[in-house]
Amino acid sequence: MTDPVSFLARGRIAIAVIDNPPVNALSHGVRAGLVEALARTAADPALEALVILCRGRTFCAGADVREFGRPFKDPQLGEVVARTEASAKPVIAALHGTALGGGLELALACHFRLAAPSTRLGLPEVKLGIIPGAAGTQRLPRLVPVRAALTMIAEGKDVSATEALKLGLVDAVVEGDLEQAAFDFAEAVLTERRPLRRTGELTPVLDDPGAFDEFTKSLAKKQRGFLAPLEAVKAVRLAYELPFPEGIRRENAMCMELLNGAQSKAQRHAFAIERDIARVPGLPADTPVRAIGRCAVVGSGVMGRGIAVCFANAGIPVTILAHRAESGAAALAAIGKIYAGLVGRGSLAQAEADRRLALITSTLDYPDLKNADLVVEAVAEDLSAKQAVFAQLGAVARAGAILSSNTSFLDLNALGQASGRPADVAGMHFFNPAQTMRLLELVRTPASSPEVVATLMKLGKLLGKVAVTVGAGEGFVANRMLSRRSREALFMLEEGAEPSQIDRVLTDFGFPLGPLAVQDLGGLDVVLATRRARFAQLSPRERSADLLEQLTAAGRLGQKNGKGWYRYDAERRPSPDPEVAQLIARHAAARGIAQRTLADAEVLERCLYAMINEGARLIEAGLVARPHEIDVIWLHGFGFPAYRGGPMYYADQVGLPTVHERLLHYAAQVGPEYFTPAPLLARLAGEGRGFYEPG
Ligand code: 3H9
Repeated sequence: MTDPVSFLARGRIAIAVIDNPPVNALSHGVRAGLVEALARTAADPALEALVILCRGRTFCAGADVREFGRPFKDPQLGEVVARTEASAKPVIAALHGTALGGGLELALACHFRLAAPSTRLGLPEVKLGIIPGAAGTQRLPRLVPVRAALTMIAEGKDVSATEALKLGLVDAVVEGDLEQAAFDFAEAVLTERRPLRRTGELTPVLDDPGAFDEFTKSLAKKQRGFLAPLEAVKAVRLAYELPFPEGIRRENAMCMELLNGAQSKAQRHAFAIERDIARVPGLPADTPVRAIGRCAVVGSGVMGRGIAVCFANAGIPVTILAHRAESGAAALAAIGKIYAGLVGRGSLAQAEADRRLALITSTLDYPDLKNADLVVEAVAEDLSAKQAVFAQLGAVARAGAILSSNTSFLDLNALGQASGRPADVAGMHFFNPAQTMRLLELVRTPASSPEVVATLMKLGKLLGKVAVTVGAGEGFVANRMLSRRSREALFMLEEGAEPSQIDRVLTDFGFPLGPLAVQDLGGLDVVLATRRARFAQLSPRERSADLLEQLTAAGRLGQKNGKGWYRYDAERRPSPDPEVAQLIARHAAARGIAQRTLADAEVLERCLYAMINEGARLIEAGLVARPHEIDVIWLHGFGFPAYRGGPMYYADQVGLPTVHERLLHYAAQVGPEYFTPAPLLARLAGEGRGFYEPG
């Protein structure tokens, strides 16, 4: 018997136990072990049924993604599931944890399925840029209604055990000891002589033929640019159109084509680096962490409220320190509205909303923060105001409390000094709205203790965030790179591009919104405030590119008052505004900038390569240890299309020699201060390497 699968016999029931930590992926050894377990069960007349279950925290979470990208060794998963279904003796899957991808496909091929109550079942392959390849798209529609199949396969959404039972995806949800329950179930199947139910032999019932067009339309919008979701719809349709053997052959071919394509490679890269960044270079895995039982937030504005909600959602009591009684009350009322919205939309039960709300209190007095294990400062972006807060925190917080700031660009070293305990200070840069955005930039200063960093990384996971550790430097990583893209957008507007051209080029590339539409969404006054805060660092041309000043002076604040870079109708649909075009043309004429038609390629290259070049500088300066952090930040903070893997991965795909050559071109055209290639990029390009193969 191969190692990851052991084979036991209890009376007439055989049990195959998969033990392949951490998530019981269907690696080669597991596949071989399952084939052997099936063969032994078939060969032994004393054995009449086979139960398949897993040790550890979960049933199989899918094919082993580490095997992707090279030929799969036999037996392949398709063969394993075919042999499972073909077994003449009943095969029962006992599910717990997350039965995902190939794991669910294995379960679908079993004749019966049981699940522990907390099990989640799904086919999330589209998130890796592929579709199920071991008959999932052909078996699932034979068990559940077409809409449920499309939601699970084309949208990659999982279902709970209870939902699975309702859908007919599992035969029973069982409490208590799963192995015993599976054994009892197998006994009952034999005693009652229940016929084997082979999913592949069922005739799928097309209960809602309109679902295909509907899903195709909505996915083309919601998942614009992604290939796999639309392929998934096509594959599910085949289940109703083709005989089962032909359907699985076609599905597998579609899966393999996607697996070998650029999108899936990029999405698998995104999956891997999201896990890699949890291991912070230089921070040993056994670094002690501090217990976080109570939190506090200083500041009751939009960010402070959102951060408090993040803590309450994770079950952590939190106190908001407000400046005035009215602002504290307003914050609690606004938080009440956030929860009421979730209850109204059906995404949260009223009782749970009440429980979370009860975890949030407000105060006006610093001494009330003395029991907090973590305090996050979220007052206005003003260094002296923040220093005053940190001085107060240094005076009242208990020894060992972590003192954090939500600043998006200010000097954390100065805040550490103000607190008098710099080792306890690190940044927690949440993105707006804090309760929904998954990215959390954790900013460590040279003085931050490793314990503080390790604690905040762990807390980030508990809050459901993708926490990325970066160093303290102007704008950290996210805003530093964003500012380079915004600069180029402004320069290109001066040179003759229209806002709609810049936004279109970047949405065609795959961003959900273009840079100027994003500014309209956040508010041009807010963007201007950030520009003002950075004004001292701007070059003369950047300072004179004062389009934001001019727009806000003309009363254009963005979506909130119906006009910004665009004009908005009552449904907030944007359209180009001739007034803006005239304002930009006048501005260019006044500054002697000749306007011209810019090619889309130039718009794209200047926006992206300016960011990528800055990314290279961030690596060189040690603000991030590797390109991974940068890519994760862009994927989760700014909607960089996952099928392009993140800016640094994308640069590697374009080829650094090409990026380097274009940077030199723009350095000559726009100015060396903006586009001189970063030494790291120049070196890697010269050596024919990429950011991910630095040698
Ligand atoms: C598929 O099945 C294709 C088939 O249809 C057809 C093929 C022909 N393989 O996320 P975590 C590792 S496609 C190998 O931090 P959590 C992960 O890298 C697959 N390793 O934990 C990490 O390793 P490390 C369809 C895997 O508790 C560790 O497990 N399935 C795999 O937050 C812990 O992961 C999926 O897409 C894998 N498949 O979440 C499921 N999955 O510690 C993808 C995880 O060294 N996985 N690892 O960094 C998940 O969604 C989550 O990992 C899961 C656990 C929910 C399972």
